[in-house]
Amino acid sequence: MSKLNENQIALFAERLDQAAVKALPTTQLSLEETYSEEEAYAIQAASLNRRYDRGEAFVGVKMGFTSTAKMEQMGVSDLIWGRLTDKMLLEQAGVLDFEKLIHPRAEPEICFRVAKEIDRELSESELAAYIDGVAPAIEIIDSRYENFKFSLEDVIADNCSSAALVLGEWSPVSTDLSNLKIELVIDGEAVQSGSSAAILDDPWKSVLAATRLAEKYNQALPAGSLIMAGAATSAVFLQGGQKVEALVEELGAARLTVS
Ligand code: OOG
Ligand code: MG
Repeated sequence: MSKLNENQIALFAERLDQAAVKALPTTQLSLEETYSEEEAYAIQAASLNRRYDRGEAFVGVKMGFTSTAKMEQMGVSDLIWGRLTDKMLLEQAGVLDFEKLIHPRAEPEICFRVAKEIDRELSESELAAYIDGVAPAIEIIDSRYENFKFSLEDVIADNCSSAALVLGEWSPVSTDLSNLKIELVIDGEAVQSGSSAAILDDPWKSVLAATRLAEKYNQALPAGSLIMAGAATSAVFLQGGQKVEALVEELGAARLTVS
């Protein structure tokens, strides 16, 4: 198996970053090179450094493939994570700029807010002290690869398709989150419906997994940062002019309009 050198990692990072900037898809990296999951995370980190160099700020992480609905939809079988920046974060009921994206899809999600810095794997009993809020969310994913097709390494390198997100109101974390109805509503019609139980049986397990990855990849999650727990349903392609809502039982709604 190939070992990518620093220069190849930088070139792949630039290619994915430019695909996002120009909203033009690129071919899968894995069709040209065989590379490992570790190398894929190195490409992801290098592509994020390009965003930070342009002035974007880290605001949190998103977990991916935490539900079987998503794994089956995309044909992959492991949990992954990507980084979120301030530029991706839309205001509640804000406008998603369709022209700046390649082939965006929406997912209904649950987002957690970090209360104090997490820089190591936490145990289940520690979690409550480190998380102080939970909110309904819409995640917009936009693979930089042609036809939204990729290997597990490809999607990791591409920052797990992260493109945008919008959050609803924060609630305290006391609510039992293990079996809440979650819906994706487009123009008033429920197009996906599921339960938070689809997220690793309980979305808190996704937070635990995020703490494990924070330690493994040396990515501290500061106070106030976000952990998106992953979609409970399949993702849905968007079109210009649509009104999109994620409804989470007990937590409320996140909303956006596609321009
Ligand atoms: C990768 C992102 C997966 C989720 O919630 O499972 C993800 C993709 O499907 O393009 O965001
Ligand atoms: Mg997602």
